[in-house]
Amino acid sequence: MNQHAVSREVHQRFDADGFVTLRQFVNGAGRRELLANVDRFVRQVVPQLPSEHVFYEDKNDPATLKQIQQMGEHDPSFHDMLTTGDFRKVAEALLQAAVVPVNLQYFSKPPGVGRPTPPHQDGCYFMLDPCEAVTMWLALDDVDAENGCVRYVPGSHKRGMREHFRTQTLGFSQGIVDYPTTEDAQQEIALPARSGDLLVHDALTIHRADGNHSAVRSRRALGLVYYSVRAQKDSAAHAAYQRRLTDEMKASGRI
Ligand SMILES: O=C(O)CCC(=O)C(=O)O
Repeated sequence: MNQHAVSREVHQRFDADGFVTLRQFVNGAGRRELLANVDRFVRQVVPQLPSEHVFYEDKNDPATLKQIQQMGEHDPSFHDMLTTGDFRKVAEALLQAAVVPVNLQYFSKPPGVGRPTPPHQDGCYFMLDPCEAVTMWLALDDVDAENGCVRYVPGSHKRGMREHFRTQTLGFSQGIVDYPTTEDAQQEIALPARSGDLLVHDALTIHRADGNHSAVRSRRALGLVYYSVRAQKDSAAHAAYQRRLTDEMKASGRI
């Protein structure tokens, strides 16, 4: 990690835009080791995961793996990655608070079959008051417009929570009802990233991604979620929502 990753300038950009990019946050041998570790997790751990923690575009085809939840609960090295060290420090610096590490996820859009990520604000899933949290998105592959880079609406974190509806996208069950407004369309920007680049966004920042239109390039990333200790979670509502979602996904045969 760049020791000066959260300089005053980075902080100001995060506050103004609702996201910031830390280029080559993971690099060299650390990046190679992480990639090997992710491959090991996918090969060895994923086959044993409960169905609500691993999603496929087609559950009968392992090559269509699209999302893994709570990797830290299933593997000590990913637990350490989430709970100790540099990622947590960045979250603390940007939120200016002690943080609670909440989730380490894997996002993949396999070549040819990876579908779009609907426009959303993470806070809609988190159910926090105040809504103080960050999500980090670490590119494992080089990602651009062709294979589905993340797109943000700068400044949208200052305009409150938009109304969301229930989508049919596995792993992203909420989407913004009226996206894009004219303002959204004018302001949205694409964030191409190289393997090892870290994007960090506020829980209210609107973001989305296209599908993977490449027939050959993978598009993998890790997501790390941290809540500020100031944020109170509506745990009952959150658990009820997760239960309903899991029941629906099971009933429809998608997991
Ligand atoms: O990888 C993606 O397409 C979306 C990730 C995302 O929504 C997030 O990190 O909050």
